[in-house]
Amino acid sequence: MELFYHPLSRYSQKVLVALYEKQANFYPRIIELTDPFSRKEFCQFYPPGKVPLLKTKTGKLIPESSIIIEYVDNEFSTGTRLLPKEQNLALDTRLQDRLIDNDFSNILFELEHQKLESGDKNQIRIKQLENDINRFLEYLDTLLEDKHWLCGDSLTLADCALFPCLYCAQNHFKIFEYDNLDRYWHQAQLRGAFQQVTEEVDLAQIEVLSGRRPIP
Ligand SMILES: N[C@@H](CCC(=O)N[C@@H](CS)C(=O)NCC(=O)O)C(=O)O
Repeated sequence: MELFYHPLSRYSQKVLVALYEKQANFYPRIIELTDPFSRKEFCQFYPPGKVPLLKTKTGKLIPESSIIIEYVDNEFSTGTRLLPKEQNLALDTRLQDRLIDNDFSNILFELEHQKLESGDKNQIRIKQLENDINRFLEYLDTLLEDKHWLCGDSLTLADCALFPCLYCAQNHFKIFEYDNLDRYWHQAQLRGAFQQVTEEVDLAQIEVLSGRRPIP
């Protein structure tokens, strides 16, 4: 199995957390999306050109972080079960995963993009996006009132989606003001699989700052 990814891409980080939780072996293939040669080569192999992308042992290509995680969860009986067997729990897990991707990760992406541009119009949009994220943090805080992880006692796909978003949001949003979410975030940072991912993210960030690696 091969994983095509970039360490600074949140959707790649989500899959990496899942693979480490599953103790699944894979060949890491880093794609430098801003390097035209690396990008062209990747697009020839996979025209949509998006990461993460999984190549299975049989050569099948699987895009989309949530689908990759579901595939790996079915394929490997080792490690953490990421999609609960019980149907209602599985449905809730998929729902929280969708909400995190759409209402948190994608909003964070637009916020980062808007902040890179300047102008008054952007300031209004930036405020709107910040309000949206604060509302979502409040939603998560309420959800975590009576839950250890997002969907109950066990870590799931939804937590794999949330960790990278919180990692990115922690310096711009006051996570510590949300009691349940703050407890959850401390707990997440002690999780071995996530620690492995953040080590790689921090290294990649240092390489970007020192000019050795382009930003995706
Ligand atoms: N819905 C997809 C999103 C994948 C995605 O947007 N990947 C970004 C990096 S985080 C990417 O490859 N961007 C390059 C591009 O769009 O050209 C998933 O869950 O995997």
